[in-house]
Amino acid sequence: MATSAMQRGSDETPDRDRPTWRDLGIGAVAGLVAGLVLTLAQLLARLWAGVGPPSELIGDRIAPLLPVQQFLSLLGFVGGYNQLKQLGIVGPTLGQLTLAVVLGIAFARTSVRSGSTGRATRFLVITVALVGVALVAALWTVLPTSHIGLSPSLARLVTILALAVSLALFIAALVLSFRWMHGGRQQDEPTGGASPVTRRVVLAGGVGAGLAVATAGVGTVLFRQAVFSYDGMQLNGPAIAPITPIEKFYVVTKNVIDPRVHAPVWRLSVGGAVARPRTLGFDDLRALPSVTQETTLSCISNAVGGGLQSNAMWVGVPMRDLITQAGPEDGVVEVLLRGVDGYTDTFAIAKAMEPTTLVAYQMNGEPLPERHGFPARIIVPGLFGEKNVKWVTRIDLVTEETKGFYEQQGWGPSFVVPTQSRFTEPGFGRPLKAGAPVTLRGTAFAGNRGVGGVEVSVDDGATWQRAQLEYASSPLAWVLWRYDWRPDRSGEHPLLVRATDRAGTPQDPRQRPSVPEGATGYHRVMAQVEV
Ligand SMILES: Nc1nc2c(c(=O)[nH]1)N[C@H]1C(S)=C(S)[C@@H](COP(=O)(O)O)O[C@H]1N2
Ligand SMILES: [Mo]
Repeated sequence: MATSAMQRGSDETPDRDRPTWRDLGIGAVAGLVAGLVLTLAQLLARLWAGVGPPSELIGDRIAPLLPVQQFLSLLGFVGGYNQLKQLGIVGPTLGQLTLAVVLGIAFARTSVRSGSTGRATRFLVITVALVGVALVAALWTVLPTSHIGLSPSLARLVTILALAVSLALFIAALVLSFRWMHGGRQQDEPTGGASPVTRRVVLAGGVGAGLAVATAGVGTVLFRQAVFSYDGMQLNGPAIAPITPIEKFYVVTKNVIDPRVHAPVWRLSVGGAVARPRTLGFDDLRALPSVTQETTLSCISNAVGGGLQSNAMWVGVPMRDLITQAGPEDGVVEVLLRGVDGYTDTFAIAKAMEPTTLVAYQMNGEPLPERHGFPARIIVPGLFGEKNVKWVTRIDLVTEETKGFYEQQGWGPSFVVPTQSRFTEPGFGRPLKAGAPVTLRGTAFAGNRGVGGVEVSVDDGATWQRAQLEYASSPLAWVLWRYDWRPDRSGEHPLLVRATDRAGTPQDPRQRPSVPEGATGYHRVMAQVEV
């Protein structure tokens, strides 16, 4: 040591100021500890205050920018929306921890070279501040997300504040843990036994392990709240009830964890190009005159014969009452709706003014369940589920057309539900008996136009027979139909169903995929008939 120091006597950086592997290792441990502090802080803010961490917001920022075909092939590649969401969270979180370790190493290098942590701390603060500013700029449009339901303007402040606090904690944890571990260096004497530095690094490693356990623990609690168990849940098969029970109602959500809105902080504001912007609390909304309305929802990505479709009784306030009270200005073309989860969507002002377009707060006689939009959601009959914004918190009247979350991907431009019909009974996996009667059942839905009639073909479309409507109560809802059939011969029977809306317009027989305007074409199932 002494010799090499003498040999290097003329160097600008004396030997003791050249970072050793051990210095860098200490920096890495400090970075990891600080990265865990940061992650834990973010998860606790998510758990207790519904603040979206960058890992979650990044997904929300990117998803609408992906062209729908790319988005769907990505879903196919990773195995589904749930898998994509998991990768979307785990990826940035690991990236964040990696960056933390890199910063810890850089910090160690600078502080050893400069002989004190002062310059290194300045470097760290500036770097982290730049990262923070870049994140705020990049995530600006998704910062107004609050899973406990704070209004968007407040939500943006809270998200920025939480980011600032968590980054400050990161800096403090890195500097303090590095100084503490590295501080033992002076007393470091290689006289056998563990040196103070080694002891402190081991201790810090223990603290890091504790933080990792705590982070994993909070992560597990959050994971249990995640949507993976129910997102994409379909309603299909035999015994479909006229009104779908709440726990069977299909679910689609962009979120990894759905909002759990705290009703007292939630607000619904009606603003934009209006004379009298208004903000209502939950009680204000429920005090307004309401209507009870049966309406079927259907997802635009539902396949022909698919189960992303359900029917419920909703109670809500007609949106036009809220709009009229706010006094729309001239030139309004659309309403722009926002959920507390940052989800947005739009539809024409004329559609918003239809008496059946609701801000709903009850479903099947109960308060809206959390996953279906508590405390309030939009119900807009005739348009795909996408437009029925859940956890709604803003209704803005806008004078220029804008695009919602999924519309930006390239869905639409029409979101009108085409007339559709499907078989649900019997399950066609089992063979039928020739000569024995069998009841075919299914649903048919024509958006807000009402189903006029349903026909079934048992010979692949050569002839059609009228089905009976077992349940048909609202033009805004599906009908349940039945057709009694007695297959006369064994073999394969291709069955088809088609519907007509109340205006007499027949269902479109042309096969079209769900992208970009919803699937069309007849549902065709094969019945195996045995003697
Ligand atoms: N705020 C918000 N609203 C939303 C969504 C969402 O992710 N966030 N998903 C939409 C989509 S694509 C559909 S199909 C319907 C599904 O409503 P449901 O889950 O109550 O059946 O909600 C729509 N409203
Ligand atoms: Mo959807």
